[in-house]
Amino acid sequence: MEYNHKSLEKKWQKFWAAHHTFKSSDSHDKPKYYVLDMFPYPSGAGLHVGHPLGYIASDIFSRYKRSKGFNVLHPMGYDSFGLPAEQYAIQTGQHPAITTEANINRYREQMDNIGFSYDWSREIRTSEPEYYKWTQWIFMQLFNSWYNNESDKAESIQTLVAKFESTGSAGIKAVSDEDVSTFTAAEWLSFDEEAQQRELLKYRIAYLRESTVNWCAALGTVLANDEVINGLSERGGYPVEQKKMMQWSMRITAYADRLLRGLQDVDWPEPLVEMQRNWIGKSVGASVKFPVPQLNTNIEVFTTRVDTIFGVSFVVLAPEHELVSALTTEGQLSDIQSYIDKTSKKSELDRMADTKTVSGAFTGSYAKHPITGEEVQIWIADYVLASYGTGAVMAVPSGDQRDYVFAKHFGLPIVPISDSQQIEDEADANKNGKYINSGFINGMTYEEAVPALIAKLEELNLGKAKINFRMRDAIFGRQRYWGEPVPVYFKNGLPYLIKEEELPLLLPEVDKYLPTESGEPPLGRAEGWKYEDRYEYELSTMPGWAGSSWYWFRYMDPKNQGAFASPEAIDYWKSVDLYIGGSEHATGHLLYSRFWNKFLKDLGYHQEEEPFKKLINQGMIQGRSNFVYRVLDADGRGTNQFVSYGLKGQYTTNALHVDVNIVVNDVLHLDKFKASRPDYADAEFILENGKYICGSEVEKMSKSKFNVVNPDDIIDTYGADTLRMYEMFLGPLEQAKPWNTNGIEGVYKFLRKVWRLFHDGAGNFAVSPDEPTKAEFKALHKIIKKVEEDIDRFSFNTSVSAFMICVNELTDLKTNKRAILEQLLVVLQPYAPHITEELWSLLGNEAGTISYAAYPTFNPEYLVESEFAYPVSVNGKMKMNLPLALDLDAKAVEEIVLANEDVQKVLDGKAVKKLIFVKGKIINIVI
Ligand code: ANZ
Repeated sequence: MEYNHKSLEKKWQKFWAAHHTFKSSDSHDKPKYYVLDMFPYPSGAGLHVGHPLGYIASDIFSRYKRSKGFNVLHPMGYDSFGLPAEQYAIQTGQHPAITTEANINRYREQMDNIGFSYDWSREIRTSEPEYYKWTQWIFMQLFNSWYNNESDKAESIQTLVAKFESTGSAGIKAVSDEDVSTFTAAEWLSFDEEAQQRELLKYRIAYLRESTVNWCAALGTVLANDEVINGLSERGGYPVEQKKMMQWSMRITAYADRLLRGLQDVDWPEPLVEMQRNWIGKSVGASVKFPVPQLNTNIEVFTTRVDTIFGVSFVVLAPEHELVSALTTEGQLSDIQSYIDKTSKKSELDRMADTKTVSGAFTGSYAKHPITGEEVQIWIADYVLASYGTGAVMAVPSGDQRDYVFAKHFGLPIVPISDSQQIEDEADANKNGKYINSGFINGMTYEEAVPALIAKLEELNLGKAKINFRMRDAIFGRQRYWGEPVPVYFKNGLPYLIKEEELPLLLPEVDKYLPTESGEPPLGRAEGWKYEDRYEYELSTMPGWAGSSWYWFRYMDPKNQGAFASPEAIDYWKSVDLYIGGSEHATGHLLYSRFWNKFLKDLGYHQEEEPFKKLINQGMIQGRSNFVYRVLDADGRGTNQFVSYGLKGQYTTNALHVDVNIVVNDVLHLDKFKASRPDYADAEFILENGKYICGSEVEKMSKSKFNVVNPDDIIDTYGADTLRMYEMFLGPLEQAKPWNTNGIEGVYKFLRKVWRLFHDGAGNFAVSPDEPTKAEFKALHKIIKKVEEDIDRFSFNTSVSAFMICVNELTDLKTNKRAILEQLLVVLQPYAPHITEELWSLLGNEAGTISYAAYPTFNPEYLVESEFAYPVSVNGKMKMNLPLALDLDAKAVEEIVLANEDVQKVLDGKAVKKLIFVKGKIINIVI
């Protein structure tokens, strides 16, 4: 029988499904291992060959861990709320649930074709009520909690209420809004219910606040910064404006320091860790107040260079700063107003990106330098961001390049930080030198100056040490339909949670998936949708990241009705041991899920500070596009002639993408090309050597470039085992690499060779019970060792080539010994699960599956060489190599060496004084 991937792969996929082969055990007698893939958003386009790369790697790892005796949790599900299904719903009126279901079915079919060993009994879908019930439940916990800086964790809001009741607001160390009130216990108790709720909202981890958002009217929603490009929406290219709105937010900033610290305990790619560090953006510095006597207030700035304070020559506020209108004098009003108008059109991202334009306006007012008391001008400029630090800076042209350029442009004074400083061009402070003639820090080093200045500012009550984070609280809401409803209703404008037993709050039906005529989100269309028939529900839905911020817990116990997962399940599975996914989630998903993980830990639901111990980013598989070259006529118009790649230099041509699926090894299938488009039907070809050779280029894999390869097509031709091994063979998992089918035949050939080891020349299954030879054992144990080492360091591509070498060796040795072949199958099983199952059953393991067969134990003895080619020297000069058994003793060696003909020739009858022998190293004859 020949290797027939089609019938045997389907057979085993059915077997696994029918026998629930990969169901993780609920009994906890084995050690556990949790392998997680980033679950997909099921889009309409289905999977292309780039998508399964990480899934194949994690599947190999899972199968390997099973064979190593672990109880493996390897689940899959769908992040199934989101914009594309909703956009489609808007265009077609089709309910997003229907589109989503169809897409999921397609994904599932494609994944099944690849032979993944998922425990499908644990599948989850974030858009299913039984799942989002718990997303809503977690939201409720976040609403019901505050962050206590004293215990450095989230606590129930009741502990805060208890403090207010006993001691008022005094001594509370909380992460909160800026504008919290001060009150005594008696005052708190005298507040009415509404006043109390209003105050508590300033502390809740899920809270409402007014924030400036990127509002896209055409899409009817708020967009994240990275969804806005040059003032237009990434999706659709619609205008985006800055608008103030009441928004649900998450106090992720409370966790900034823990999110930073936790990065030391995870095994993640360094670039990813660095991106998170930058995103969190911890800056150690000081807050300094510049008094403005006429308004009886201060301008507070944040600086990381308090040592430059004697170089401050003006102060700059963000145009949105709350003091701007009060500070603007009559004479400067129009300047300031027109500047504010101009910058309000720019997004924060644009403002940060633009380092060239120098612009700003003078308010007409002055502040006092906190130490020297000198007057400094107060300006506004959009290089100062409202959302960072305090939204104001002390400008030091002699220390900061931006301030320098600004001062030069507007003719503002440039004051040296110290007399020793030469300011010519791109100025810099004499950071590690001494401050000479610089106020009272005269003669100090940087290390001495900073604490001295902070002490001075504290004494003046005009400043203190401050740590600032770049990270902002996360907006938690979208004005869209296809998302989790927020389990909140409003009474007198204040938010209240619905009751826990009322969960899930189901997504109501609407007539259209568009905002209402009065601009409310689509949920505003739901008829009669009121809490207790009276109160308005929250009309925005949760953002895309809600459902994915805790999903790994649900897989531990997916059917639980009474909890997001049972304490027993959490206690056993703990956290994810290996997480594989794309680097595009570096700062979104991976920060939010770490945040929710820490929060749930604070509430006592589990013990793990970090959810994902080890993380790998699989590299992108790029497309390999093919081109045909249309010959142009004298007027530059396209003809119906197409010239082959090697001859195109002789013509004027226009390169056109051609569907890679009608090209094999860069040779175009002419008939398929003609049939592909009506205007190609009468195409003529200028061939080279009878073939049309296409050009090629590596680009992003995308429909528009006609370079999308569907895994189903590859599987149809070569089988899933070939696809799996080939994807791994393409190169190191983490690297980006182009998809190129030119080498796929080699992998397919390899699997046929494996098949042939088990079959005789006539194609009959034939293995021998004989004892293997040393050489056969050696080939086997080399691969046992190599694959184990490779998988342990996630080097999957190197295993594939090692398998090829091994099978070539065994073919050369004409191996058909059961003792060798059986173990080879177990080692190969994670990579090529179908063919190995089939051969395993042919070996007589009829009832079972190879999936749990124990990984063979490596025996180093088989790799120990029994012979060694000794270099033989005469008087220290190397003369020849002599292969000798390694277990010979010195006396036996001497006899053999001296009796050797070649040795005798060299000695030429001379008497041997001594023979030096070092086992496994050298033989030296002294004459
Ligand atoms: C005076 C100074 C002198 C500064 C000097 C720097 C160099 P990081 O490290 O990013 O935290 N800054 C503060 N708030 C700002 C805002 N809202 N928008 C724009 N810039 C702001 O940088 C902190 C520094 O960035 C602060 O230290 C402040 O300028 C500026 F030689 O203060 B510095």
